[in-house]
Amino acid sequence: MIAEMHLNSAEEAFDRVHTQWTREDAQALYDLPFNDLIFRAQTIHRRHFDPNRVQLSRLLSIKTGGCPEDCGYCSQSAHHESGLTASKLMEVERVIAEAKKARDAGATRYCMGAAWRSPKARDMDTVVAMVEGVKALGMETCMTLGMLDLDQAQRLKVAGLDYYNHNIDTSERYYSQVISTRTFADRLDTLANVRASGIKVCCGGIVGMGEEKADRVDMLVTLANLPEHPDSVPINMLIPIPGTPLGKAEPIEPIEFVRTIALARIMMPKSHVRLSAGRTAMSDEMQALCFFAGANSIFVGDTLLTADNPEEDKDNALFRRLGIQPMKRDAE
Ligand code: SAM
Ligand code: DTB
Ligand code: SF4
Repeated sequence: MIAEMHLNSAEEAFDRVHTQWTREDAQALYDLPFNDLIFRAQTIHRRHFDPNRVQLSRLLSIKTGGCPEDCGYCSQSAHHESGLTASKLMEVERVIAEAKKARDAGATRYCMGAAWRSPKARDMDTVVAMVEGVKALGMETCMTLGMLDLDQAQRLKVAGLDYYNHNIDTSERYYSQVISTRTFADRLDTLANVRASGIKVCCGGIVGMGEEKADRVDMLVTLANLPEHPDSVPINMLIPIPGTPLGKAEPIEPIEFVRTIALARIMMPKSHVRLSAGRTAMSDEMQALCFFAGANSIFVGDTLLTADNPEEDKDNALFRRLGIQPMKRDAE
């Protein structure tokens, strides 16, 4: 009865893009019979997007490993023994050459990630040059460099940075179980600096870290209640990395994962919901369900930052079978 009441109010919100989601409304949607949930998500998806187009982003780790943060899922934290070799910040020319290859293979957005708590003053000139160089190729630029203050965000904006990725990762409640070297509030501060600078926000999280269903719902409520919905919402399925605290986490049940995607689509109707890390462990059918539930962006290329991603041929074959086309830059 209560769930029904909440659902009715969620129903009223059906057509509105808004940032006042209650946990009850969100939870009631998440708990719908699967077919009802997916039907709603697909209906909303079709109002805002071509259902047969998926945006392609490409990642590059511009500075790998040796990170001072202790994120329990991450191969790049200096706190864990993942066996990864740390490397220095890449040279600008190499980054631009890699971006060109990605553009020629169909990616429209280039996302450069660094294993930093935050960029050091001495690194800013280099990352600015990377943004300028990749932008000049006609690609959208994205960076994920850890925490930013307002000055740093403004510098990146002037350089031409289109998106900044900074995930809240999980619910506020569960956050401290996963990361101890920074707080949920620190994440929100950086997101506010990014937004204030005029860079578009890419923000999502990880599922399958041993969290409860309520944590997945609460994470999406936080995202959907930011002052503006993030333009991109990456939903990562944990890639368990041996040697990290979450290396032996129990995999998430696939239907729960699809429900999370569907809820993200319903709550943030105009955002690009990205089916991010973890696709190598998903069947084609599970990915197809995720697209049906409203996911409309993926990472392409056989490596994410340090972990594997499906080979290009495999993704191309899946797209052909599903009749999905890459999204054009202009259509975004
Ligand atoms: N150091 C920056 C930061 O943490 O903001 C940027 C890089 S970090 C690797 C980017 C995001 O990748 C994390 O916030 C997390 O959501 C995701 N991620 C990292 N390791 C992952 C894993 N093993 N499985 C799934 N997602 C992961
Ligand atoms: C995001 O949400 N997922 C990407 C991107 N943003 C930077 C990163 C996934 C990383 C997966 C683990 C790895 O490659 O090390
Ligand atoms: Fe560092 Fe980012 Fe990995 Fe956390 S997720 S350890 S901040 S690279």
